[in-house]
Amino acid sequence: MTVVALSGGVGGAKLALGLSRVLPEGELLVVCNTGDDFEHLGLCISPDIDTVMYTLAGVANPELGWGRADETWSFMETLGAIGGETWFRLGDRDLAVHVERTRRLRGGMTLSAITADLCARLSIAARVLPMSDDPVRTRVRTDQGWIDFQEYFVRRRCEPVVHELAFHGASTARAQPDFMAALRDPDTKAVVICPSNPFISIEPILAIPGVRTALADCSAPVIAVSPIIGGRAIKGPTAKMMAELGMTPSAGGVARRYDALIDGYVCDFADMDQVAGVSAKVTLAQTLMSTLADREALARVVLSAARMLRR
Ligand code: FO1
Repeated sequence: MTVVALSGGVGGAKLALGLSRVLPEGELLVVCNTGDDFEHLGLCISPDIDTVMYTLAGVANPELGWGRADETWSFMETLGAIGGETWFRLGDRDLAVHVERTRRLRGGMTLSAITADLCARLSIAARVLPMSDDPVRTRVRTDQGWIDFQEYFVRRRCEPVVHELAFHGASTARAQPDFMAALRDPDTKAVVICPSNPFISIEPILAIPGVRTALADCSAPVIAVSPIIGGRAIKGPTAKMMAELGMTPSAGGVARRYDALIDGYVCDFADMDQVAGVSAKVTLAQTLMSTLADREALARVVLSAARMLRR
């Protein structure tokens, strides 16, 4: 009995951790967005995979949300002192993962196999998969022209106004086979769309050929969790992006974006008035996940909503 969770970085990782703690061992499969991946300083960086992996392993940096706890920054400091690029910060511990991932990718290993091995070494019981082993790169059309995702997100701090998003490589990418097999498996009990940014974290996954159809045909209910509380994103640019893309930045706006894809929608008590007319079955809950107990509680709400919605 598997629960498939689709996740971006920080918010998705928190719910994935909650799910991993309330589900029996081995029942969680987390599928990560790789549209944020890029090559930087000659290294292959997979931010959402690493955020999920570090969070599940209990070694995530609690202040930053990304990167590792107890991090040191000697590499970055030294790089800056010799005139290198420091806008994208790679901590010393985190750096080891990028160096080793890059070495293995260049040696011909798939991102799936590398991720599985890193997870095993970090004693993670859940399965963590990239959405695809083929490269997909998110690009953002802004008031300053088309820019690469991390350039937009980190270097320009999400300041440019977003007009459009594109997922380069998505139309020819092959969805990760174990992900597709889980969607076809009659024993899969739920598909959870984590409270991640729909545009930059979830839609790259949905853009891979076959994924939308497999979700529609899946025997398990698909339940999304709102990344918006009271009109504001918990973290990141979701609300700002929605407004720039001409949508109402609200929990209801996110539900309407997912529309026919979802059977259930979990949003905050604060958004009770925002979800009238949403066709999915709405469950109200506390969706802010400040503590580990909050993450487990929200995971339980999502799983119980799934039980009520079994197709
Ligand atoms: N986010 C930042 O805002 N600044 C950084 O310097 C930064 C470095 C970084 C390094 C490794 C990693 O795995 C993630 C990192 N992130 C950083 C987060 C990341 O860019 C975004 O949070 C995700 O791509 C969006 O989900």
